[in-house]
Amino acid sequence: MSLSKIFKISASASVVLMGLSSGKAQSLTLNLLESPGTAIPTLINAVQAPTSGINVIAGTESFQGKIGDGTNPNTAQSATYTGFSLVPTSGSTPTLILPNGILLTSGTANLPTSNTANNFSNNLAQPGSGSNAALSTLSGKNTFDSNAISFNFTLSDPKDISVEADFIFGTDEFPTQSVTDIFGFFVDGVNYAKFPDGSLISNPVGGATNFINNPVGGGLYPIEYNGLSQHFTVVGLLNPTLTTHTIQIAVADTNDNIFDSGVFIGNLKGSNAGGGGIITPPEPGPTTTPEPSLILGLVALGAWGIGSKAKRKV
Ligand SMILES: [Ca+2]
Ligand SMILES: [Ca+2]
Ligand SMILES: [Ca+2]
Repeated sequence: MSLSKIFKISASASVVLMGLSSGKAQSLTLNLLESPGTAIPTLINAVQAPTSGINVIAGTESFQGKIGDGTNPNTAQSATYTGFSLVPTSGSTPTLILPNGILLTSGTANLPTSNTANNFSNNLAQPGSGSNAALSTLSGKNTFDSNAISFNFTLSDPKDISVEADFIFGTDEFPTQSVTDIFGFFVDGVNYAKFPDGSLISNPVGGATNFINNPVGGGLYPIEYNGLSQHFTVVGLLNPTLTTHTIQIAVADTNDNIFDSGVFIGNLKGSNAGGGGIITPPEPGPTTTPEPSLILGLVALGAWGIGSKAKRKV
């Protein structure tokens, strides 16, 4: 496997993560958000499918996080991405494929092209700042270095009753730490992002079953995060009593602002899928673009646990 990092000369720095498998190159390109004037529309456009059926209500868009300063790429907390296809170099873990989208992080979006450390940390906010109210309530923890987008919308197709998106969550809290950094996908105020076992999308305390181990020195996937979720589709139900709807996509550190996490998410679109609160794993396959499989069953809202009490870093 060869790795390279390229910075394009453009308004937004780009990082190309290269991996080779079976003689075929795969690449993930990150375009760091470094332009304050265009960052919000860029993210909201890039998170959506090409034909999303989503009508964003002008003036309702918001962003929480740091825009890069244009000098130090590590100051960019968010990015858009293309070419997400991470091929494992060994073992039986899946090729991780996602439609184009955005990267939101609790640190920097300038991710290294390999797993460089167990404690990858970029503390963009001042200590104790960067809290996200929805994620704090969801996790039951204080949140820091939050990175979020939100907007109000309507859907073009009257048959649509939900919105859906594809994502992969990564974290350096896994597996050495017991701090539950978190990702939330809120539709009309309700979080629908959960693992198939009903637990929140966060590093579990004492549990490892929902993450692929991508250890330092293991060379498994060419990306910094030690723990990676599989590719999931999240379906968020619209509240039928409302005429306009809200969405917030957010990630944050919890308890402190070190050991960062991030979510790659895209293909956001209107959907006629029911069963909100469910995450549907894609069909397995190393070379084809995954599609949502059958909805496996309802996970009752509120069924997930908040988890154990906060612990300090070990
Ligand atoms: Ca790492
Ligand atoms: Ca951080
Ligand atoms: Ca963290």
